[in-house]
Amino acid sequence: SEDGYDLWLRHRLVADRSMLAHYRAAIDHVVVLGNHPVLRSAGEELARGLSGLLGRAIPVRNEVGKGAVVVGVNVLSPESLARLGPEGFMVKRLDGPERVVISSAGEQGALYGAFRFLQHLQRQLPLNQVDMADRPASPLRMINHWDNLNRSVERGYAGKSIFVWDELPELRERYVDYARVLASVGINHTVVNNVNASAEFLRSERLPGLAALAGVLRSWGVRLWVSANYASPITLTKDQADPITVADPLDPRVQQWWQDKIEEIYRIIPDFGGFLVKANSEGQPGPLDYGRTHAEGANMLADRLAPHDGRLVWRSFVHEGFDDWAEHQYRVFHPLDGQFHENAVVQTKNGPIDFQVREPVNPLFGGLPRTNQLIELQVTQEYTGHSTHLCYLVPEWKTILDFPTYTGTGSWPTVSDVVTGAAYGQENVGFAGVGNLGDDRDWTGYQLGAANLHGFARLAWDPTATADEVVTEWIELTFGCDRRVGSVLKAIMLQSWQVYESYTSPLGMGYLTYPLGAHFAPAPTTTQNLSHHTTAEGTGFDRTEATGSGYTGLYAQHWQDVYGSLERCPDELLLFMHWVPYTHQLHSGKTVIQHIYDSHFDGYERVLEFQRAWSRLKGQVDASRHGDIAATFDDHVVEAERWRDTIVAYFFGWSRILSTGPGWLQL
Ligand code: GCW
Repeated sequence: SEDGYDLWLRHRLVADRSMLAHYRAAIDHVVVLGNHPVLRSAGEELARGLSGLLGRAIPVRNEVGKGAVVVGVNVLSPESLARLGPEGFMVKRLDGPERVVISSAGEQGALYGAFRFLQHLQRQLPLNQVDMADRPASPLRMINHWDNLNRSVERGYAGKSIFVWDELPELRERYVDYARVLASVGINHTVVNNVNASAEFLRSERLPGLAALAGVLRSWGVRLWVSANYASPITLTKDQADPITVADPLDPRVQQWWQDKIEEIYRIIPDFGGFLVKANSEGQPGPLDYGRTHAEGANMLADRLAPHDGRLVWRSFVHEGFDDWAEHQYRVFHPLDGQFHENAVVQTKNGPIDFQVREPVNPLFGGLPRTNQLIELQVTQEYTGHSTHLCYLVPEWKTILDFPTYTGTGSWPTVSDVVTGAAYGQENVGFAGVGNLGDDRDWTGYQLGAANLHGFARLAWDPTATADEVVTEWIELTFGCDRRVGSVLKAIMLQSWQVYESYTSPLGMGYLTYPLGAHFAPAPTTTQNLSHHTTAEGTGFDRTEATGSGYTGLYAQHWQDVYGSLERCPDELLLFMHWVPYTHQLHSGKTVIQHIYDSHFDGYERVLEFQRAWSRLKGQVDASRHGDIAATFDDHVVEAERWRDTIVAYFFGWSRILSTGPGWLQL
């Protein structure tokens, strides 16, 4: 029975009989040209996938005959392949003998082409449309695990860590499937442990285990990284006769310790990706403890990783008090622009707060033109409903990636231009997604949550893809090509982010959950000063330059003018930028208080519609996945109602306004 384990790598017998016959007539065997482990993976995947799709054995052979699917490096015109780079690929159908060729200038591209070819068949597309050429837009496409040594996962809602640290270097089957999942959508780097990092991950005894894991990942074109605790030299020399007692990046003993550690790592993991570091944030140690800057702290590590082709990713997520959370990152990192070395990368969350359902774009994307940047997006739904509320995030991510910074000429560059390297020609840039994978059978805790992982990876590969295209692909790969299932599910998925916003936190307020808790249930009284200043007269947060915290001044002039102005600020960010009386009129013509009420009630109704629409698909989707998803919608309805009632009661309690419609009533 179906349990979701296959995710979008579902290579079941092709449902359409004539397509199946068409494929069977054209495909007979797989040929791998070359002996590289990544090419072997590609061949294995093709043989397994095609055998499943065609319902008969499609073996790997040595000779190219009629019906071959050939995969290899430089099998097609090397000039065209060189233009696509080692991760790009071409797929071409050729005659004499009739065959399909999948090729690239590099092994990794060939693997990506193999997956894309299988997806073409999963989507039941004709082979005369199989010719394609593609390449990833951004160089670094990375997953961040927030997995701990005890296998708990910070902000994870899909069970325990898939990595069984204490069992390594013994390997589990599932690690191969994990690597396949990443490679199938072009992820090429993974950081396997939490950014709130335990120094234990760097202890010498742990390294053989990490090396074993890296070996599995390597054959699928994925490089392993570790989150490093900045105070590791202190922690890991504690029991020494002459322990190191500081983590000052300018201290020679500290430098030597890192030098030795990095050399030790590369001796057994030659393609080790590098370190991800969260420093001087939320209690983590860092260079500021010793009067050094973030750039000095980062460069000390970057310089030692550089000779090994390693990189150092340094997070810009720093905040102190609640009052100036939105401004803090920019104020700390903007002055450091130009100081980070070539293989150092600053990883910046999409918004200035913390993955709320709606935030303005982090002003750092316009504010660090001389710094390599990764955009950090949260695939795991920390603030967007865990594994209970359906919230498909690709539409949100699109608004962020398409955002024009106006920091160059015209409206240029967009966020996506910055992180693909198009803006400043950088190569150490890209996407980091805080993953949602765990050891649950369905990987992501609820079946539809897998769409967010798929969508993240697809946008990292091609940020110009539309949400409609990305979700359609995911649905077809996951549930097949039934038109009715596709159209119902697509409509639900594409609305779900804005629906979640409407019954939790409309108008850009954000952060209405208890800050020190699970970030799931509504708790608006606990976030006064963090996300709002609610009184009997009004609500919102004045972040203008003129009268507020000054946040709007961190953007290019264009956005300063738009966000700073009560008239021009878009409704969906109004309460992020301004404090307004309840009777303030929105562009829609409604008052703020009426909008808050209406949107919570409408949003809840929409969730009921999701539940009903899905239940009508009973019989169209296999019973086990259908029932599983239906049960999640039942929980979703209960939680949406809780949000609606809590937030509406909260604002009624303060405003005492029942309605500003025709029967205006204040109690
Ligand atoms: O969102 C907050 C989370 C923390 C997380 C932190 C961060 C890993 O609540 O759980 O810690 O952000 O991104 O560093």
